[in-house]
Amino acid sequence: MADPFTPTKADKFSFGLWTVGNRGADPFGPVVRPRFEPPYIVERLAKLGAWGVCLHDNDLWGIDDDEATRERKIKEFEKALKDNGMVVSMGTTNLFSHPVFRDGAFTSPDPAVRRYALQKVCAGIDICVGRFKAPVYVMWGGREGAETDSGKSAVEAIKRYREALNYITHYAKDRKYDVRFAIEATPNEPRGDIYLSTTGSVLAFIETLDHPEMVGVNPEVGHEMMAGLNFYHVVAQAIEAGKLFHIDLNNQKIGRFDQDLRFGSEDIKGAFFLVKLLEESGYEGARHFDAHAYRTEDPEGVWDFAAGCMRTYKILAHKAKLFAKDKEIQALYRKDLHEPSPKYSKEGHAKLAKEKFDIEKMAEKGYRYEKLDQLVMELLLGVRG
Ligand code: GCO
Ligand code: MN
Ligand code: MN
Repeated sequence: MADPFTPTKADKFSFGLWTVGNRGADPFGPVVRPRFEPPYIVERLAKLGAWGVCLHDNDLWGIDDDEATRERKIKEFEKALKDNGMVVSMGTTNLFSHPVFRDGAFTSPDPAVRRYALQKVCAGIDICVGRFKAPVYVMWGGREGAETDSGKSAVEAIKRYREALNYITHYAKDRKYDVRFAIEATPNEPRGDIYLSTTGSVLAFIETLDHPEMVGVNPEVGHEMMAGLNFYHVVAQAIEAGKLFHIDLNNQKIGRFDQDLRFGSEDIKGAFFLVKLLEESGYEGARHFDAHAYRTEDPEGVWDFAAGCMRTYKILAHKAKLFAKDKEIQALYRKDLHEPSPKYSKEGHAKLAKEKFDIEKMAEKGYRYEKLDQLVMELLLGVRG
């Protein structure tokens, strides 16, 4: 029998060029792995069963490449996509590496930097959406923040952020691009503090834009964990709001730097509830891994890492099916939460106001979540189901 955990295109797994392409540099040491060229990444990912690849503009072409060089790299990449049956599932702009962005891009105090950032984003959209047909374009504001609030106003920064998003959605509409935008929150790193620090803040911000319907979120496991949040709850709210346009799957040890670890490698239970949610919610977008291999790895270890992300996801999706079929688990699961609460009306309220509640009796009964959670643990640990 074929291994049921081998990825297929139908699983919609994708990786950024920068993820498997990560060369292991950290603040204390240089790169430890050679550069993988984008066509090679496409080929290796396809062999492993991935469906899509995503990229920053400068993962593919250099910030100062001349037009002929850029065009050659784009053509080689397009050929690799075609030869390997891979799609570009998301595009994004590098608004963080060049020193020009050291005090932000959209929120830089320097208006010329802000105009340059808009030019760079629109050029990236022209290639990633116009040519590669990426359905989603991500905005990650890694440099939109501060180390000290003595230098500038956080209120004005949000206004400039809004103007940038408005400009970009108007541009996409003008060009008739079939694309949705997804904003990715990070609480800190690389900045001391980053504006729009959590997905919840982003959801509120989106409603203030000119075209809120074109903008959603790209939550990342590690980023919300860095903020001490429950990622399952974060994604649940985004899904409920119809705003989960993309997702960055990875993992993180609590209280650490932005580790971007292999999916599921640290918090198995958190990863399980996340996969269960994605699989059961009807989310149809990419299952994108924004993670990278340990610095210990040589080039082959990178592919062990990539295969591991997808395999763990599929194993957890299988466990979610077992959860749904497990009679003992289902008997304890509170399906009554799915019953709507009353809608207000004058007459209805007149009745509700008189309803008798025996709150002592109602309060007597425990919820048996200890038993349920242990059953789930046993399911995850492989001794049940
Ligand atoms: C990180 C970030 C990035 C963004 C990417 C997309 O941890 O470095 O999450 O990987 O997701 O830049 O724009
Ligand atoms: Mn990310
Ligand atoms: Mn990260």
